[in-house]
Amino acid sequence: ELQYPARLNCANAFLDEMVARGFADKVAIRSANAQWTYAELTHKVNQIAQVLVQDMGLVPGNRVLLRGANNPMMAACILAVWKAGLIAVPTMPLLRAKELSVIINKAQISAALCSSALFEEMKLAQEMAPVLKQMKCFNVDANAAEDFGHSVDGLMQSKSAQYTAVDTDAEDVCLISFTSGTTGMPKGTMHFHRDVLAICDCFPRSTLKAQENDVFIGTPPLAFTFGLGGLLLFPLRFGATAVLLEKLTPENLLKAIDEFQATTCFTAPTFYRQMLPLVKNFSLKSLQKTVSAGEALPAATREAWQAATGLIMIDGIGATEMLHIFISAAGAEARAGATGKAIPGYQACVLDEEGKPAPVGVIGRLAVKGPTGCRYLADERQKNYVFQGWNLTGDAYEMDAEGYFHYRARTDDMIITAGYNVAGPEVEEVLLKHPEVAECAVVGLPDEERGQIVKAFVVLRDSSKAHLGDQPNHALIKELQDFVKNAVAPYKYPRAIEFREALPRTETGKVQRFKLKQV
Ligand code: 3SK
Repeated sequence: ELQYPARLNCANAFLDEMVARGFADKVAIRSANAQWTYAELTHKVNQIAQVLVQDMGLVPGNRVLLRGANNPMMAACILAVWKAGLIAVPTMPLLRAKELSVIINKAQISAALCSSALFEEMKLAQEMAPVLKQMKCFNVDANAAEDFGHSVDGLMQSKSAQYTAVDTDAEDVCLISFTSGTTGMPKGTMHFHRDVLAICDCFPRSTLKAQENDVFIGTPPLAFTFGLGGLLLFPLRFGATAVLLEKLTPENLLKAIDEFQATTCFTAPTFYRQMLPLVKNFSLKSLQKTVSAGEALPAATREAWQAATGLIMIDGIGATEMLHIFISAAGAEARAGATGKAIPGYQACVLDEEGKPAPVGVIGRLAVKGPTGCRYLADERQKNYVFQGWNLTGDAYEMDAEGYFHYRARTDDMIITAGYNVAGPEVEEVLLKHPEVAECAVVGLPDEERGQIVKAFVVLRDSSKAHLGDQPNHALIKELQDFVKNAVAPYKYPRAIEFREALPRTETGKVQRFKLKQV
C-alpha cells in the first residue's frame, strides 16, 4: 500500500526533493524553444509562487484557473500554484468564454493565470463571470514593453529563486479537473496532494516501468489529467525529461520523437491512426513505449501500430474522476482485444444491474477502487459514480477468466435493438478494417419498430466517394453493411450509414456520441 506523510505538498516531490536527490542539472522540461533543468524549473516555480502570494495576494485554498497550451511556463504555473498551497483548475485551451464562465462560477474561481495567446477569450469569460477578480498573463514577450511589467514573466524576475512550499495536508485539495465527459455538462473532480503522487507511483512504476533516462512526449493537453500525468508528473517523479509540444499535428509529433529522442509517447488511438501512414517517413529508433488511452483502442489500430513500428501498444483506461490509468497491460502481459488487468494498487470488477459482481464473460458496469477516487465538486452526480466504495466508471466491460478486462461500450451507449444488445465499438472495430474507412462512430437511434437501430457515422479516407452525383453512394453503403454482416452476427450491422467529413469530438479526442444521437 502507498504511504505518504500526513503533511505533504506534492510540488516538493517533483522539485526540491529531485534536486536534493542529485537531479539538479538533469533536463526536466524541453520544448521547441526552451530547456530547463530540475534546478532551473524549481527556481522558476519558486518565483511564480511568490507572484501568486505577494503580487496577487492569494492565500492557501484559493482556486486558480490555468490556461495555456503544453509549454514550460504552463507547467511551471501549475507547480507554482501547488507550491503556494493553492488549488489548480487547468482548463482546455480550446474552451470558449461561455464554457470558461461555467467553470469559473461553479468553482468560484477568483484568480487566473493565462497564456498571452489565449487572453482575449479569457477577458470575455471574466465579463461573463465577475467572481473572477484578477488575471495575469504568462508567455508575454519581453519586448511587449507595456504589458511585460504586469505579466507573470515580468513580475517573477524580481523574486527570489528560493521559496519554501506551503505546509499542506496530504488530503488538501490541490487540483480540480473539469470533465465535460461525453454529455456536455461539466463536472469538477477534486484531487488531493497525495492523489497526485499516487498516480505517479502506480501505472508508470508498475506497468510503464518509467526510468530516469526516459524522455516523455505526446499530445494530450496538460489540462486533461491523461496529459498532466503522462507528460509532466510522471517524468518529473522519475527524474526523466518531459517534452512539451504546442504544435500537435501527426507529422510534428513524429518529427519531434526523433528530434528529442523520445522514448515514451502518450496519445489517443485516433492520433496513432493518423500517424500510421506517415511512420515510414520518420526515424522512431528512440521510441520504446507507446501508451494509448482516452478512448477505446480498436484491435485493428493496435495491430497496425505494431506492424508499422514493432512496438506493442500499452493500452489503458483511466478517468478524470480517478485522475489516471487504473487498468492496463504492457509487453508480454498485453492481450489483443483486452485493455488489460487492474494495475497494482487498484482493484476492478464488473457489476451487474443490481450492483453484484457479474460472472466471468458477462457484460456489466466496470467498477474500480484504489488510492484515488471520485470526489465531485458540489454535484448530485456523485451518488451515481460512487457505490459502496466502488467507483462506477460508466464503461461496460467484460472480465475473462484470467482477470483481463475487455471494453464493450460506454454503459449509456449500449444499443438495444429488437431485443439484442449491440456494443457500438464492436461494430466500429469491424468498419475500421474496411479499406475505405478512416474513422467511424456507431450509435443507437430511436426506431418505432426495433426500439433502436444501429447507425454508423463514417469518415471515408477519400471523401469524394461519399456521394454519386447528389445522392449518397448507396453501393458503398451496401458494401459496408455486407462487410459487417460477414464479420459479426448479422443483427449488429448498421441499418443506417451516414458519411461525414469529421466526427464531433471533445477536446480530449473522445467522440461526442450524444451529438450523433441528436441527429
Ligand atoms: O480517458 C482515459 O482513459 C483517461 C486516461 C488517463 C487519465 C485520464 C483519463 C480520462
